[in-house]
Amino acid sequence: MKRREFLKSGLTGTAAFAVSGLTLLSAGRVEAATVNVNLIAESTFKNMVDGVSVPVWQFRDPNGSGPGALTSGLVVNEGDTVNVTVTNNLDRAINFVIPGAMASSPSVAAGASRTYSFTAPTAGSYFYTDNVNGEIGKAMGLSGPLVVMPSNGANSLTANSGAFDRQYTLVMNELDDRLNNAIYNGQSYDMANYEPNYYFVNGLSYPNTASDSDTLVAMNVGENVAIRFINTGCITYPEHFHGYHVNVISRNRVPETVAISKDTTQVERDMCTDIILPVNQAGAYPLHTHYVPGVTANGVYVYPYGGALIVLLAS
Ligand SMILES: [Cu+2]
Repeated sequence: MKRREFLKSGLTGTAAFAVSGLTLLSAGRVEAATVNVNLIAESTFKNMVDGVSVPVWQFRDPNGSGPGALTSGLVVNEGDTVNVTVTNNLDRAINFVIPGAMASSPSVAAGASRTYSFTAPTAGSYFYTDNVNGEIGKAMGLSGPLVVMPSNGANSLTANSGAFDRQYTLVMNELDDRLNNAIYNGQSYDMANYEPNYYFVNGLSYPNTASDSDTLVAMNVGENVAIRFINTGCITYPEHFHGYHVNVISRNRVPETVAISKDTTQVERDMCTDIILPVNQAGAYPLHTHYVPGVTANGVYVYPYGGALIVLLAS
């Protein structure tokens, strides 16, 4: 089933990703559920925005997908029992961890499967990845977003934060094609030499970010729009908003105690930063990393294509 059809079917009890502006406000599901997910860890080729094909690793959910071009992503409720069966089709052992919720786990050998079970933690934004290969797993793309909604069924980031009108999940990451090609060719790569040359939001680079409904942040004046920045990459992302000031609600699920309205928020490595954007004016504005190479694609700046640049569109 195509993901769009899946989203339209509006099934509850599924972990398939349905957190984007156009598809939110599904009826809250209050009771805890058991969620079973299959993820295939595999090597594949990803087409960069400039047409170059680069070998990557990914977690692929055959029954769903993540936002944008991501091949997996989980949306569950606090307290759900989640069983993730990882089939490892890579050439080495990996594992499945959730920084901040499941710090370590046994590995699954190449060619084998293992089921990782956990209880969905406190509401907020998380990601899953591998951590038995140093940073190589993340650098190769082996990660996906995990969104945990409050158990009270509210459309809010946490049980105590105010309701939002719509929410977007924006996964930030990048790759260094020298690393990817080295790993693909069975070589090693020293992360000290990591110098990424492609940057993504939900696996997409500009201008594709502006045409996918999961990365084109479409809003209406008067709304409070939640944005979950999930940094699964190996660098920081200082996310800068044009046109709006935003309120940081939490960083790695820790509530922001001193709330300052700001136009830039740092999303550190391994960090999930949840914000609310009060839409106080109409227009089209960029949202981008202030790390300038982050808006490029192999050295090309924005036109005709670029990196982790997205468009905020309010009417
Ligand atoms: Cu700017």
